[in-house]
Amino acid sequence: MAGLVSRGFSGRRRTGDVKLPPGQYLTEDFPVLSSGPTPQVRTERWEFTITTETGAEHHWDWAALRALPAERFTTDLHCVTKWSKLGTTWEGVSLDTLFAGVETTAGYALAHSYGGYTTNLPLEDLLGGKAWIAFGYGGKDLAAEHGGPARLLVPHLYLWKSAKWVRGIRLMNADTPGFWEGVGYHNYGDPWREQRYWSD
Ligand SMILES: Nc1nc2c(c(=O)[nH]1)N[C@H]1C(S)=C(S)[C@@H](COP(=O)(O)O)O[C@H]1N2
Ligand SMILES: [Mo]
Repeated sequence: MAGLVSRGFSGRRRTGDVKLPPGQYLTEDFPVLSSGPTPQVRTERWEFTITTETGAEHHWDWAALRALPAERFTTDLHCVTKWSKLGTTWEGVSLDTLFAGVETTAGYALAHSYGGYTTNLPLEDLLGGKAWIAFGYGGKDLAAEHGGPARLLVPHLYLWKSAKWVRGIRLMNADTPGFWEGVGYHNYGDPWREQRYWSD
């Protein structure tokens, strides 16, 4: 397997240091929020595809994903239903690594999942060390209920942007709302600006 680098905060955090986004409360457990049944995606059949605005496709099977350099990182999670979980530890491949060979001038991305879930975000929010295809959580393989074998993780936005069972990312010149964005959730979803709904 390729090299593993660690980054991000990984020490102990004193309670006095905790600063939550507005309207959030702390939780210790890890709630499961899925809009449908958990797809059982076997790694032997898993495939991830980036499709550019010109229709060019870049594919990775499980072996190809796991051959890429992975990162261990620690981050906070903020769900629009108001729970936040701090200091979660993950392992995954940075989207920067996956996009290294992708030529695009698109501004927007639509992530899509096994099972049909979609969510949209600006492409720049997937780049610059801010997003991963995560396959490890808490030192173990990511559980199916939390999106295993692999999920998108974009922790600086509300957790609905972190598509579980991610299958691909489509790049677009024009923004297109995903599953929750299409029914009234905020198009961008920054927890620090409390962008929960359209009107926020
Ligand atoms: N494929 C898929 N991804 C998804 C969802 C979903 O229903 N399907 N729910 C989203 C929502 S609303 C949240 S809050 C998080 C929950 O992640 P968790 O179940 O690991 O806590 O996953 C997000 N990603
Ligand atoms: Mo959510």
